[in-house]
Amino acid sequence: MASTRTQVAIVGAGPSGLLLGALLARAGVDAVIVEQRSADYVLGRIRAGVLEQVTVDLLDEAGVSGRLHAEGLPHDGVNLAFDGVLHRIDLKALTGKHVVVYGQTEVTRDLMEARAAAGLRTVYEAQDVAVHGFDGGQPFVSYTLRGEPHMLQCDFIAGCDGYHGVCRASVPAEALQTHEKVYPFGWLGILADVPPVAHELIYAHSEHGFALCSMRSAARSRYYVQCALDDHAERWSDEAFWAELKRRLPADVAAQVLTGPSIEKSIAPLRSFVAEPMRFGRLFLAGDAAHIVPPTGAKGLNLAAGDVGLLSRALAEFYGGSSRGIDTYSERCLQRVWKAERFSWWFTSLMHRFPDTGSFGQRMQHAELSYLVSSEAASKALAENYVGLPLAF
Ligand code: FAS
Ligand code: PHB
Repeated sequence: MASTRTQVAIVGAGPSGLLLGALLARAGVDAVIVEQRSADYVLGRIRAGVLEQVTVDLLDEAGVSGRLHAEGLPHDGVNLAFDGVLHRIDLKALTGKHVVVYGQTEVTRDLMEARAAAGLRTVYEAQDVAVHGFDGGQPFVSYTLRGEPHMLQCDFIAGCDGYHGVCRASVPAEALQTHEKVYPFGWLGILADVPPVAHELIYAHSEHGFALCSMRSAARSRYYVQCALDDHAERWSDEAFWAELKRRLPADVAAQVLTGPSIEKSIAPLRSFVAEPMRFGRLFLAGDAAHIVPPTGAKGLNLAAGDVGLLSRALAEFYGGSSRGIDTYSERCLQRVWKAERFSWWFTSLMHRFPDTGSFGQRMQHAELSYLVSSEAASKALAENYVGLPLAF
């Protein structure tokens, strides 16, 4: 068995693992990333699109934000549509902040390219990845690569392997408390090389269900419609998708939608999930490995960035002689995670049609939407959560 050593073994080369690796490198801490898929496969997953300032700041710190600043789209506002009318929430005026539209795929690509250029070690297509000894002082990660067994000895393991990963699953059940809510619908999303219908995002609440108009650039649109949990993307022709999207938008907006062939079409289930705590001895969980939010609030990727911002500092502090950071990591992450879970649950509950909503529930949603767009205090509360709550380092 080939045996190597590093200070931090990172499991997973999604945004969490790659950003953690980049921040640790900046802090002079050695880390190796072990990923089960190929780099192309990781890049092929179409996911998040909205970055909070906290995330942009961390990508600046990691030295990978050149293209983000050149190609990212700063958005000073976001729109809510209901009763056939568009209402703009002026994020900039209400909070002094904006968000940046820049796809997770591009964030991942920038991080991967920077890591390769710096000659930092990433093991792709690792099989049978397993984590060991994290409850003691000699943790290690085992995996096979092209049939050869490998052992990566380390001081710490960072579980950045997402909701279905091996790290959280390796924690004894009695040491973990999980909290979960599964929503009775999914999101059918498409990517199309057509100009977006508006220059800012539109979240639409309609009697036919939720829809979201987003984008990746001025020439590439990302649209979603709420769909049944047992639906399948291949059941939807492009024509059927465009017709359903338009049905859920105000008529004047629908008339502006430019349609074209989809280049990606997929359904994502919606869930709220948190695992507590986020540290087990020498194993730390970060990102989707520890928590999941429904994408309505655009928090998933941004929470992952916040986790690894705290974890990179905590590990650097440890090597500088203080355990304060690693000892408070879980508690500090969860303070921000739960506030984002609340916002994402609230916004999802407000914007979607639920099978058991009933007439009273629909009136409550409508009253909340009407209050939201007519009260500065209510709009400000939405805005400060949407642009992202501060991260206390
Ligand atoms: P990821 O899941 O991205 O990465 C984990 C990595 O670990 C993967 O590359 C995986 O291959 C690897 N891995 C797993 N098991 C392993 C093992 N045993 N050994 C080695 N490697 C292993 N967020 C938003 O903000 N907006 C959105 O619109 C949005 N849409 C989403 C749609 C879908 C279908 C999904 C699943 C998520 C979506 N999210 C969205 C959330 C998403 O962006 C996540 O928050 C983000 O990918 C989190 O990044 P990571 O924590 O790195 O987890
Ligand atoms: C996206 O562009 O993919 C996106 C934007 C905002 C969300 C969810 C997804 O809330």
